[in-house]
Amino acid sequence: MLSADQVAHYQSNGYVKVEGLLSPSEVDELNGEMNWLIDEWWGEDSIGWRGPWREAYLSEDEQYATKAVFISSPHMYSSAWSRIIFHGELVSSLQSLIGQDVQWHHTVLHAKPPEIGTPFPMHQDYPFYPHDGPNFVDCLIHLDPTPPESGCLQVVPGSHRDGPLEHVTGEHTRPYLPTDMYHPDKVDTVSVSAKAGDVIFFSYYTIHWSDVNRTDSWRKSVRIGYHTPDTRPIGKAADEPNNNIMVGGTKQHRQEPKLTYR
Ligand SMILES: O=C(O)CCC(=O)C(=O)O
Repeated sequence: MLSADQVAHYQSNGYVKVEGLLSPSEVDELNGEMNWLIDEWWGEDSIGWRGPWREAYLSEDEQYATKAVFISSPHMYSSAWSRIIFHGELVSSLQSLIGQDVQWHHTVLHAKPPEIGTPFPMHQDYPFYPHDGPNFVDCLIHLDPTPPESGCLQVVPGSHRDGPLEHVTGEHTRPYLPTDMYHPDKVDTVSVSAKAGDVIFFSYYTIHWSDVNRTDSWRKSVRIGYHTPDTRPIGKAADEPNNNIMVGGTKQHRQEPKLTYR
């Protein structure tokens, strides 16, 4: 459970960092299974998120030289990553922020390899998975020490209050905020460095970005998204099943049709 101060911080700034939410032994197990998953299944790196935003964030010689490993749904390969979805402290923290009934939405690894681990441009997470309300929280689980020079999360405090913003979209990129208005040189951001085991909770409306990892160590963070069961994906009819996992409380019948086989 979060303290009243932590909840107030989230409500007014759109994010809150909880230190040591995962114990060292939990981090060891999750880190071990993530490293195994990277070696066993995802040996190759990519440059990361492509798009014209790279010209505004990286020097010419670095623009296509960055490295990244992204893995969706690690719970499909690792039981430790299945169990974390239901982690008691994680779920009760979410309940402090959005109420008793909580539904899991997704899990994804963002790993920045040493030296020039990829940056992320300023964006909100909303356009990646638009839903019809504000009660959607992303949790960034830190598996490695994450000082500013490793490309930690940077947020624009209070930006969640403006709701969804228009992003640059298209075949050539994933959604990012236009670099002529939203760029670290133009907008003040707060650097949220973290230790392994810390979790940053942030609204999917909060503007954030992260810089290049310039250290000689990996920086692995895993984002797990959760929302209230009455928060529906945009474009899905209310009577269409939204087959995600309840991790806290219950889903009311009026929120979805029955899925049970007869
Ligand atoms: O892992 C990072 O540095 C950035 C994460 C991010 O932008 C996101 O989870 O949407």
